[in-house]
Amino acid sequence: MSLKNRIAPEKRRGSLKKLLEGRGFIRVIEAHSGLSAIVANNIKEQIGNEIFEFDAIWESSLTDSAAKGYPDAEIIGPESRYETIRQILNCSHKPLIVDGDTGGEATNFEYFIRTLEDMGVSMVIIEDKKFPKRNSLEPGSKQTQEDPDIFAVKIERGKKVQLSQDFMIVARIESFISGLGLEDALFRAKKYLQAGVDGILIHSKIDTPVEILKFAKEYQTLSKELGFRKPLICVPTTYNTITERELKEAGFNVVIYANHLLRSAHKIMKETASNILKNQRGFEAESLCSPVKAIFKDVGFLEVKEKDMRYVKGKINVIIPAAGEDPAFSLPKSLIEISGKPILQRQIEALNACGIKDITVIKGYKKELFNIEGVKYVDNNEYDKTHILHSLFKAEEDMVNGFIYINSDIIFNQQIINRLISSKRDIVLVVDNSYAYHKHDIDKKLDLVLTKNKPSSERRIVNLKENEVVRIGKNIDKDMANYEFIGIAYFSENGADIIKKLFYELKNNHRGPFQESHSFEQASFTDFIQEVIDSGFKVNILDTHKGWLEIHDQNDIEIAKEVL
Ligand code: SPV
Ligand code: MG
Repeated sequence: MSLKNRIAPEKRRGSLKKLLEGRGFIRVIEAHSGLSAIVANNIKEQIGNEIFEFDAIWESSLTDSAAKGYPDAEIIGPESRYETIRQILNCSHKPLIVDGDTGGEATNFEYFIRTLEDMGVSMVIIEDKKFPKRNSLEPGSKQTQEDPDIFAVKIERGKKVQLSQDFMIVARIESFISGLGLEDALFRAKKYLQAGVDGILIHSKIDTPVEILKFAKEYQTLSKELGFRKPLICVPTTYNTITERELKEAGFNVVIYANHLLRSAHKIMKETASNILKNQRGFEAESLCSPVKAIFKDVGFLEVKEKDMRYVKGKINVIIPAAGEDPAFSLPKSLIEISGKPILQRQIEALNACGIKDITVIKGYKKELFNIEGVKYVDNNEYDKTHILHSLFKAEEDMVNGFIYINSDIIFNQQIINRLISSKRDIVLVVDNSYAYHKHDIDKKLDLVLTKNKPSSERRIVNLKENEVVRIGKNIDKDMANYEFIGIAYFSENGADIIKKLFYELKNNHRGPFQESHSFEQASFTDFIQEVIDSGFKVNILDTHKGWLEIHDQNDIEIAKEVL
């Protein structure tokens, strides 16, 4: 079952009739399981500017039986067929055409129709052979056609029990398979159409399309004679050089590729198994297989993983990008010791004290030196080409529940984190305005913040007043700015979704300078926040007064030692 391709049964059921009426020609591919239905449903191919896909799915008796290891001879009962049909319906949103074999005895057929209709199947095709039929493709196999009158009654009874207007019953004519030829086929077609059938499938097992083309020509005349025309269907398994365009020109409305997914899977399965035997290991067979992740992706396992993480109440991750190199130090900043303890260790302890255990550190420069326990490490191997924003997104999967961003060079009071966690806003930056009192002594470039309202005069460690960021960056005039961003930010689940979408939009489309940086690759965290604001999202502040220290140079280490 897939949660991706969902559609209500009544909506799906009617979609085939609409397609046929709207487009006049549709292509259909076989599926025999949930996984093959996912492939049939989702596959797309772009040729020039046009995108091609299958319009509907065929639930084939040949491939349903073969997938279960049975011959195609009406041995598998309806309950087993329903199970496959259910799998296909559960994994797709496209219309489904069911191969009804002979339809069984008329009473059985009536119950079959009602069940298929309720399930959301759009069409059933039954062949005019005697129960139990044999597959039509094997030369020399016994092919006994049903008395056309008995078959016509079966159609009439089927049409009477169906409840909806959009369900279709199609008659498949086997006169070319049984050797009775064109005349018999046309005689039967007329009878079945008069009995109320919704379309005709003309079958053939020879390797040229001559039989079905002859029938198609005569079908036009027959339709004129009857005064109505119902869709014409073919299954070009043996006469496979004819193109869709040629079939359409000949008057066909539906082409069914009836067994290709099962046959291709069978071929590769055998090759893979022999390959493992030949090499006595799995390595060489890998290229014949889909990666496990591709299967996980198609069947929705990755969504299960994401939801498992998302719906853990109260769980919040911290992400610390620590991949960059600072020329002022010979170590990654996280690992610089203050009074015998690395900054990262101090950060972990403060976070643990707030009950936060899920901490992700992104490492890059001298990554082999990171051996502090209690955190998850993620690598940014392009740390010398990209900047902090790209490091942050290496930990994207830890953002799902919302997260706290912390710079790797800051020591903080746990009160800041506690207030941040209880924030009700989507995006919150922790800011401080004490820089204003000694701004003319500061020689480094600060991440300055301009807010909608002026800072509060209250001097508390944390002060969450309604105030929004208008601008952020290093180039804001020190005399204009209201605050300094301290390098800690909070993103709710919604906030994380906002920035994820924006990040990928920019990654795919942005070229040239980005805010205060030369390029998007070089973007800093504050460049990105400015872009968030420019894109119309609200960024709030948590106003803190002291309670934190940023380690910029040797002098800061000395100050930190004193404070601590
Ligand atoms: C099937 O796919 O099961 C069919 C088509 O009935 S054929 O195998 O050609 O008879
Ligand atoms: Mg069949």
